[in-house]
Amino acid sequence: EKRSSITLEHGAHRLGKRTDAQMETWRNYGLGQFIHWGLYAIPGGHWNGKYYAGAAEWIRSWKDMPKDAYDNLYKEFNPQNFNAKAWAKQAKDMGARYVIITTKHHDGFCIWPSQYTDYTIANSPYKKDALKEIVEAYESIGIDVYLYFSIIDWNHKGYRSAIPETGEEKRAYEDFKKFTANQLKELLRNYPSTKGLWFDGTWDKAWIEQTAFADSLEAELREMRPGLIIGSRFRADEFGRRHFDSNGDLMGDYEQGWERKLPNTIEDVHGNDWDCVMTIPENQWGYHSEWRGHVKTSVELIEMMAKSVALDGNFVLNFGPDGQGAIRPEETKLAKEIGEWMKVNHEAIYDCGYAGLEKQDWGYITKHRKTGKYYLIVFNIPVSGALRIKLAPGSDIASLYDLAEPNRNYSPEEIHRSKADGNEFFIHLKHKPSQPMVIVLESTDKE
Ligand code: JFZ
Repeated sequence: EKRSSITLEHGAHRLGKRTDAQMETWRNYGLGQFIHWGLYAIPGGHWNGKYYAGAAEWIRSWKDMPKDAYDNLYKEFNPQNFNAKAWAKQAKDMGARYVIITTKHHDGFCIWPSQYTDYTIANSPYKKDALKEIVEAYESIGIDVYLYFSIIDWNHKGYRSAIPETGEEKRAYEDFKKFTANQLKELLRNYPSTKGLWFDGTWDKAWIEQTAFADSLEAELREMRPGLIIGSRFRADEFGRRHFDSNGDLMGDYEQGWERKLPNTIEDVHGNDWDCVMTIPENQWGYHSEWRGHVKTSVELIEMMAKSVALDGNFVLNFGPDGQGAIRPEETKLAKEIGEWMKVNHEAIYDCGYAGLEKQDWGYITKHRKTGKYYLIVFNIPVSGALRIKLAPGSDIASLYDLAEPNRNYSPEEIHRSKADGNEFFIHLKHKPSQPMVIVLESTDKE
């Protein structure tokens, strides 16, 4: 069905998924790591003995945080426990295949020595280029690097969330735009092996109005780096629509709106690529020394990852190292638990996507994009002990085994086929697992 569409100069420049090799790699990651690390890690959600209830990386905006004190924190940034290789190793052991690192958050502090501002790590006691260390450490063990960049910059003189049509403020904002473009090109020049940009802080009225500027900047960045991956959170169309243009078409290479939430059905993602970025505690991205409220368990996180992949997305788990550069023990423990699960079950996550089969209450089904194998990722065991699965009409089960025990096939007694509905099967479990389990199903419907 063809819907009516209007002509847009700055809407989506491509319909449907990208099919090139770089995007294919992105699509197949399955699991990623997010890192929020900057000056906010020093106060860690507290100032003068007071607890900040917001997200730690937003502490500068708190009424009880003196701006001047915050803007001088860079003089204390000297992370003595920072070890990029240790971060990378932990991410690798967890099973992450890409990392998104905050090069600059809303506060404007750069963890690379930008030549366009003095507010950088080069002027901190640490002095060294932490971003370079991170890029090298992750890439050397096979993890692709993506650069988080906030358009909001509370440190730049010309930055405003809204600007008048003319006058001094407007001129200052032009400087800010130039600065933003310079920094982005600098990042691509200095870290040529990185794979993409993860934009944030693009919701201001002032930025939304920069449609033509942002569109041509995006084109320039893509030209500088063929294959560059940019999500839907960079620019608005000429009617101020973000993520999806005025025709409802996705702008950018993948949908970036799944933030601490997940789609429920394949219809929710409209056939687009997408990523879910998730925090371990509630709304905390940067280091907060005192997590309150619900803290997710590894099983909950594994379930979110499985659900993401089953709905054709990537799952990206956030870490907030502290002011000394150490990853907190709670995060280390979860990374280890996820890694232990991934060690056995990664085949159900990597290079997999939507299976095209009916969703079942026991869990999620992923399908390997090359081999066509189905993975039944089981989180809830029915009281009956039998897992229902509906294959494509006319399809049969060719083989069925636990991923943890690939040499033992389920026996015919363990697989009941419904007489009434020929493609409906009931798998009678051999044992009750204590961890989410994966059953591999090879069907006769292989393409
Ligand atoms: C933004 C930041 O403000 C936050 O500090 C963190 O970096 C996060 C990853 O991104 O927060 C957002 C951005 C977008 C939404 C929600 C929070 N959103 O689209 O729902």
